[in-house]
Amino acid sequence: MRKTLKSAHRYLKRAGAISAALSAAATVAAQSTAAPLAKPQVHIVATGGTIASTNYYSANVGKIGVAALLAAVPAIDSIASITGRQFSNVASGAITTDMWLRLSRDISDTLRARPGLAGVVVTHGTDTMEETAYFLDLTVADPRPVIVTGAMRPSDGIGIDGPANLYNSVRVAADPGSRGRGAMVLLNDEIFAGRDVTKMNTVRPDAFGAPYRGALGVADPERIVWHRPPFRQPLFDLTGVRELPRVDIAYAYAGADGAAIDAFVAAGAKGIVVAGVGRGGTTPGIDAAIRRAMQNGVVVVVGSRTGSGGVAVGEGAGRESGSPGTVGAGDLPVQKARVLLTLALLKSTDSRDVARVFAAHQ
Ligand code: DAS
Repeated sequence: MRKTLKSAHRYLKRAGAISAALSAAATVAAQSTAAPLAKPQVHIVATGGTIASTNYYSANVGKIGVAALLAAVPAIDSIASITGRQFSNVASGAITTDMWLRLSRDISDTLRARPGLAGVVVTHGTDTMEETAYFLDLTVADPRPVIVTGAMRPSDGIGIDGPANLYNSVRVAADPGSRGRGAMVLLNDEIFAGRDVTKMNTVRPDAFGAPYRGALGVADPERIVWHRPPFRQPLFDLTGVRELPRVDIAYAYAGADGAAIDAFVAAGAKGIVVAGVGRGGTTPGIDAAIRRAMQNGVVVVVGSRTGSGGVAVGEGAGRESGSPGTVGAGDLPVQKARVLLTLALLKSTDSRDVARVFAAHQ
C-alpha cells in the first residue's frame, strides 16, 4: 500500500511537472538557465499513435497523454531528467506535411533554447513514422539526436511494447554515441536511420527494418551498441518556408493507365513519385501520363514497389520504361522519395537539380 501510494505520489509529481512544462514556453527558457543536472536531460514530444491508445481493437479507441505514457515507465526517472510536450494526439495517418513543418521547427527551437538537452524523443504512430522520421532527419540540423518511437501494441494490451520502446529511446537519446546521427527510429530494441527504416509488418512488435542497409545499432540491456559511425546527408533549411509543395504517389501495376497521375496534376501536384514495377518500370498508360505531367512542369521521380533494392539514380532514369526526364529514387522507398522530393522542390523545380539531390542522398 505504502509502495502504491509512493508510486502514485511520484506519478502525480511527474504529471504535475509535465503539465508545468506544457503550460508555457517560459518554462523551457527557465530550464535552460537552471544549474546543470547530474542526469542527462531528454525532452519528449508526443504526437499520438497506438503507443498512446487504449481499447485499440474496439469501436471506442481511447487516448492517453504524455504524462500517462511516462507514468508507465517509472524506471525512466533513474536514467534521465524528463520534460514532455503534447504536440498532438492523433493516429499517424492524420499527420500532415504542415505538421511535419511545425514539428521540425518545434524540435529545433527546443534544442536551441536548451543547450543542456541531450536529445529529443518523439512518440508517434507507427504507420507513417518512417516518413516523419525521414523529414526530421532532413531538416533538424542540431547534432543532438531525435529518436522517433511508438508501439505496435496499445497501452492497455497484453505484452505491451510501448514502455520498453520509450525507455530504450530515452537511453539512446541520452547516449553520447547518438550525436551526429540525425533522426532515428527505435522499436523492438533496434535503432534505424530515419532514412533507411520502413514498416514491414502490420502487427508484430518487430515490424520495423531497413531491408537494404540494415540497422544502425541496438539498445542492449547494459549498453547502446552502434554498428556504424555517424553519418548525415545534406540538410534542408526550412527558414521562411510556410508550406510544402504537394507531392503524390502513383502506384504502377499490370495494365495501369494514367488516370491517377492526371488527377494528381489536376489537384495541384508539383511532384509525383511513381511506385514502379520491378526496377522502376511503368506501363504505357503511366508513361503517357508522366509525359503530360512533365509538360506541365511537374517533376516525376520513379521508385520501386518491390520493397527492397534500388532503381537507377539520375535524370533520365526512366528512359528504360519509356519516360526520359524522370528522376530515379535510388534505394529510397517511394514514401521516402516523396519526402525528399517535397523538400527538393523547395530549392528547384528543374528535374536535373532534383536528380542531383537524389544522387546526393544515396
Ligand atoms: N494507429 C496506427 C498509427 O497511428 C498504428 C500504430 O501506431 O502502431 O500509426
